[in-house]
Amino acid sequence: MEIVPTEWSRTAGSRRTTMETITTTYTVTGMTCGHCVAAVSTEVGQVDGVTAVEVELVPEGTSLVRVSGKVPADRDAVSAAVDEAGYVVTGVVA
Ligand SMILES: [Cu+2]
Repeated sequence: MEIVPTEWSRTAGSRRTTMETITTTYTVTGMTCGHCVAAVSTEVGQVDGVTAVEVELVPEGTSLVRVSGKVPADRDAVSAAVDEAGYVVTGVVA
């Protein structure tokens, strides 16, 4: 797994998983429990174009947040949503 700072990777890291869904995996720090997962899922789920949010929780470490939609979600909007929930996007997985 390679982690790339978000500001360097506007196009890297998004992958088309089906004909209709594009998933981008973000690395997020600060999440510790199911409440964190719920908060992030709720906030990111409200970003324009996002159809699914899947969180792989790594308590006290770097969690993975997979954001899916028919088009790639705006990365600044996803980062802002994660920030709103109280956590920090550190990069995307390329
Ligand atoms: Cu929590």
